[in-house]
Amino acid sequence: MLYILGAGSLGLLWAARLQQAGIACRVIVRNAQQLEAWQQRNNRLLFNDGNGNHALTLNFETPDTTRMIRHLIVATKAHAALEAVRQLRHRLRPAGDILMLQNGLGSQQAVAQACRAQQVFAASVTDGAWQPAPGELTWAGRGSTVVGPLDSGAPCPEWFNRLPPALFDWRWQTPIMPTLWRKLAINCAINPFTLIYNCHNGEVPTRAGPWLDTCLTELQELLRAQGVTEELAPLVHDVIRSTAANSSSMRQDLHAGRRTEIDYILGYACRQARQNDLQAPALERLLDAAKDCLRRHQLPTD
Ligand code: NAD
Ligand code: KPL
Repeated sequence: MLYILGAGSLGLLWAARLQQAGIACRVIVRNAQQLEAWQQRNNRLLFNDGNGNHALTLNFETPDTTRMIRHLIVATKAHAALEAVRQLRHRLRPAGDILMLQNGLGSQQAVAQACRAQQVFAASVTDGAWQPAPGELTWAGRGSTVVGPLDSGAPCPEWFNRLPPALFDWRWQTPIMPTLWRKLAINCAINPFTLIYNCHNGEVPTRAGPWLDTCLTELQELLRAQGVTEELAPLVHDVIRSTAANSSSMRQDLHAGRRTEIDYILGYACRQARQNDLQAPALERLLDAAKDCLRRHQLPTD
């Protein structure tokens, strides 16, 4: 049995695909109120996978259920992950595994520190999923999932090999940190600019101008300090081109009045630059501008 913590867009995307693959899973919602809302919809999810709609019945439960958990997939936002896992600690089997799906960095390490008896894995996910209405989920962009152990040589959990490739385009990568850092750098170079200029991804180079180039140089230095030598600028411009019409996840959060993951993306990068004695004034200025924007919208800056 796989347990998914968090019934948001990505958690439901995993639950829907596992259900379609015939792999048993249960979704852990935040509280009794959320559970009741699902029960009132007969636990039905209308899943649009891009080819059509599928009515699925999922299994939900609250964190205080007593069943023990061997395999946990954490699908909350980065800032909610540690607290969400902590409330399940008494249910986690020693030597079980925890898969973290969060964007950015920091939440994965926090959970690994809190759950030393379990193996923690982290994934970089490029799927795009959103919820048009309660009880509905749209798989808007088919992406891929790169997964690996956070800070050990742990082998790939056996259950991963049961994921059908048609539904899960995943690959094992060890070490995983370079992949997570690359994704973090791409998000640092795009998402905060879309926030402060309130623009789509494709407009970032024209709106930011040389500020983007300086940020890319500083991010490249930061990547180098992590042992990642790949050229960042072409990678970022490729992503900007291929997602030109997208509203970044950070801008979507802003427009929906939700807390963003800024502290786990650009905040994390700036803290790491300081710890490595790297000068990153353009990134620091970007972080300040992003926080100003969030304050103006009365949203948390962490
Ligand atoms: P979301 O806000 O839609 O879902 C998060 C869910 O976690 C919410 O339903 C919330 O109620 C739940 N939650 C929070 N605290 C909880 C707790 N204590 N117990 C149980 N549930 C709790 O967010 P999302 O879009 O699904 O994103 C989740 C993570 O995946 C983020 O880090 C995001 O950056 C990353 N991600 C999302 C996508 C995507 O397409 N949505 C793609 C790639 C990566
Ligand atoms: O990952 C993304 C996000 O919005 O968080 C990018 C790559 C910027 C695509 O929108």
